[in-house]
Amino acid sequence: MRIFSGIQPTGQKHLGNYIGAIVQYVASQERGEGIFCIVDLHAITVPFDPAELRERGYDTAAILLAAGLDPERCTLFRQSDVPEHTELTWLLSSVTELGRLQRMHQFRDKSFGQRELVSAALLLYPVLQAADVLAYRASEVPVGEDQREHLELMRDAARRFNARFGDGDEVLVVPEHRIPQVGARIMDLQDPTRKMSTTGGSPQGTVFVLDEPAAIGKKLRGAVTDSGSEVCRAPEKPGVSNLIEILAAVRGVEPAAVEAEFASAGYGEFKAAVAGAVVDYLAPVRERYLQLRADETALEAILEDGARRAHEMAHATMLDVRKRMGLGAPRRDRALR
Ligand code: AQP
Repeated sequence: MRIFSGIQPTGQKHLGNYIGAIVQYVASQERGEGIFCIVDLHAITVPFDPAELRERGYDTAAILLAAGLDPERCTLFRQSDVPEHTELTWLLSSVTELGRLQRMHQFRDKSFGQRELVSAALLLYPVLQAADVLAYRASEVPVGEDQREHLELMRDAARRFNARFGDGDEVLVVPEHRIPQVGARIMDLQDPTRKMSTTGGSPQGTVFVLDEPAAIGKKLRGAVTDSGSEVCRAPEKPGVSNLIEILAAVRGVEPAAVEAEFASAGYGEFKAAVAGAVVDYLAPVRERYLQLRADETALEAILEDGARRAHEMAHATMLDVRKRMGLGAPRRDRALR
């Protein structure tokens, strides 16, 4: 089984990215053929600095490797190194409804926040995301809850393509969304009604994987809690519910087990326990990151090797896609570029 997921090249991966996505990537290496992509083409849909973009790609690769991705067991690569992603985006745009792209939550939120240019690339972001996955005929996509809308568009693009061009075959695999049971939506510590986010979050409410241990402890001990004093999940207790979810994810237990353990504890004691657990959880990742990040040549070699393997897989899909759509010369399998 092929498992695909993409992650933005920002050096600042937060606890939501880590629990909601990265931990799942690492676990999926046990279940199937993992293909993980640093999506630099997605990053250019909003303002960016070219020199920074390359550096942040290395940061992200080092975080993923530090978390436990093993280049011997999975394919880790940079999106812009595999040209099939952009080609398939264009082809899929022919079976994607414009109005639906304009209504996507992420497009509306991000275009609203743009002061200068709302690029056409921002509108096409979900089509590129669909191409990322469909190019590999992956059957599973481990991502957080916030990606549900994009996953549905991707599934519909595959279904429409197959209905229009498949002649009864599943040319493009309709993938399944895999959301973690615990930690699918980690919330901002200062505003627990909003998801923890790289661009939209509060500095004190966002725990970064590479934060110093002291900073992590401070942010968690300073997390907003709710009225009342009981450590339990409830709709009117988003702050405490979020901390329960975080501790459960970090310890790999059910949230109910956390509630039982802290049934007679106060908020202060509970927050100190969450802070300690998250510090211990992220400290070894940070240490490994610092070692890996120091060797850019080695990181580049891993990404290049991953791109070569990814290119082979995507190329095979594209031969079939082009043929089905009547594109290119007939009966000529283009050699790998
Ligand atoms: N708060 C979250 N809880 C659980 N999972 C989350 N993800 C993002 N936020 C949370 C998941 O992280 C994966 C990688 O995300 P990304 O780095 O590619 O960026 P993103 O999805 O745009 O989310 P960010 O990092 O927080 O950025 P912005 O500022 O755009 O909101 C994805 O699988 C996502 O589901």
